[in-house]
Amino acid sequence: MIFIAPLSITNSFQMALAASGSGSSGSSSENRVQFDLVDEPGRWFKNVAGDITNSGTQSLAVGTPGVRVDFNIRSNTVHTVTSLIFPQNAQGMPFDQPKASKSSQSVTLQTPGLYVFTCKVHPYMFGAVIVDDPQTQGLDLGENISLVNGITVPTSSDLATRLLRTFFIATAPSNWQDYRQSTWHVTYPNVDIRIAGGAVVNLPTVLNARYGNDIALEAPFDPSTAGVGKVWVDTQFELTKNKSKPGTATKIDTTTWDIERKVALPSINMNNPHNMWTDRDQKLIYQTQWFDSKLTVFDAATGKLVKNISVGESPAHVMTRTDTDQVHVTLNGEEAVVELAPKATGIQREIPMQKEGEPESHPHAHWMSSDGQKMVTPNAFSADSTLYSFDSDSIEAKPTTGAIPIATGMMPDDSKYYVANLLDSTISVIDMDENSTTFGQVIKTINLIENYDPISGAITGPVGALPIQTPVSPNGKYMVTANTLTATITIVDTATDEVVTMLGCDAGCHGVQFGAKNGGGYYAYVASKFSNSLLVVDADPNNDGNVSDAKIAGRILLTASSTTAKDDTITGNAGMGGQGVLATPIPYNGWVQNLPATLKSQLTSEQQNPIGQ
Ligand SMILES: [Cu+2]
Repeated sequence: MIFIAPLSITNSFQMALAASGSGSSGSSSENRVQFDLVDEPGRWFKNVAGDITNSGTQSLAVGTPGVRVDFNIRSNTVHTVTSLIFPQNAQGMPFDQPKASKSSQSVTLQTPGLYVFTCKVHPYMFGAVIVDDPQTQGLDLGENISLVNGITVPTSSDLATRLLRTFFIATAPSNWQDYRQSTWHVTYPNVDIRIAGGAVVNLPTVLNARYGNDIALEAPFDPSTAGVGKVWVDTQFELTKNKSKPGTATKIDTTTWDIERKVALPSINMNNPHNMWTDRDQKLIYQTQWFDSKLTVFDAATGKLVKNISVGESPAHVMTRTDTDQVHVTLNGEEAVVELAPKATGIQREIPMQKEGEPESHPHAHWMSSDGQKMVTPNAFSADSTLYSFDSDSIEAKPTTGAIPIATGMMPDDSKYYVANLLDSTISVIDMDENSTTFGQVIKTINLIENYDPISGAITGPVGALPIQTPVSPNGKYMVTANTLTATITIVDTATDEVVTMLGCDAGCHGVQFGAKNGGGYYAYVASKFSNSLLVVDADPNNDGNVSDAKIAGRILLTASSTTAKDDTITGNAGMGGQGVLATPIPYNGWVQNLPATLKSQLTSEQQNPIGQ
């Protein structure tokens, strides 16, 4: 589809944009762009020239062929500058770094068209540069764009405009879904763009025609059946008064669905809290600071700081071993998992996730086996997965999976595990049966975009583009996956490893964890980065193992109420940035059996032994 709109931009205005995109240190005639890489929500690639289109994004720059783009890291942790999208066959592309670092980067862009840079550690950090040929009408997006994983599509395609829309939502907090409002407005730069076939179209006209605008938001509602215990959500982008870094952990009481507490921890300037787990007694919350180097421990009941431990660069996810209660934290900015003593009383060792001489792994969201003997990691940089055995203290398999593996899920009987490959929109199924001839091998690849036509945008069945967290239900019947590009939740039947159904999600759909439902069964809690609501998914309402009747059972507003306990005053991005989720008591096989008796007694006998052992 091509939309022709009246020109609203002239070549002289384009030149003005190009000049305003130049760095503060450069003269107005210098063809130069400067991005600071920071940990401020939305503005992760911050154009030092500011919001050049007056649309809310500070992550867009415009230059002309030969533009020099500088990237300066101004953050507490390491990053990469990686070309996610670039004009097909563009000179010097793709641009990447094999290892994350704090050092500045610079690239010169010659070929006109659209370039989007990301960080492979934090793959929703986006900075875009349009290299515009001043001789043509409209800002040049180019004929075709290539993605770093090899996909090439016309700039007029649905995939191209969907990615553009995601860029403008992700990078402008004013474009996030605020469920205190009844409608959701997205502001795009009011510019004309030149796309495939030389067509010149108005950007907001195209995006509004394809995806709508001022979309009605469903009012939050409580599930009719209570949960068991508490749900914690990392509202990673919420801002508070007494610290410079973003993020709170939000605690929900699932018996009332009230927001019970917000933990900001201003005393340690807690920075981008990303993912959580708890100890056997469910008394401590282990909290990673993903844009930093710390694992924080706080008291689950009071929110009080227990300790703040330096573990390494960009700690992403944390889980415990069921047999020892040791704590394992992935170092997404490095190549190892840190092992800590029970209750995180101290670091015991670093476990490399690759062998000597192999490419650096940079693991993100690992999973631990129910027997405590295995750990699996998705290795964001080496496009594979490590299957590590504590028993043999060795890497037993390292199958290639896909582009930017980001999260894992595992069967409760440790028979197989799943790896979500973010950029490929696939899930690799890996055999864990030690008696099998295919142990440690990919036995199936689930294509989550099989029912999606990237050119026309036609969707003919369940679709999940850019999948992230993907846990398996505690009873092993199904897997729930959060997909960030399509804002959908896909559900896979683990007996067939086929996608059975799809539910709608929010912008930046990201985190999933299971919690027990009162009286039997489970809820999957789904958090979204660019929204302030948490979805409560009942994937199997009648608990018969068939998920074709999956439904959204509730939508919880994540903003503080007058009764919410707080350790700081909320000042912005209220309830936004939903990422890691943790439901306590932990319902997963292996962990659930170790719960204190008072918590176990709140569960049905089936929930206490989810696979009947
Ligand atoms: Cu990063």
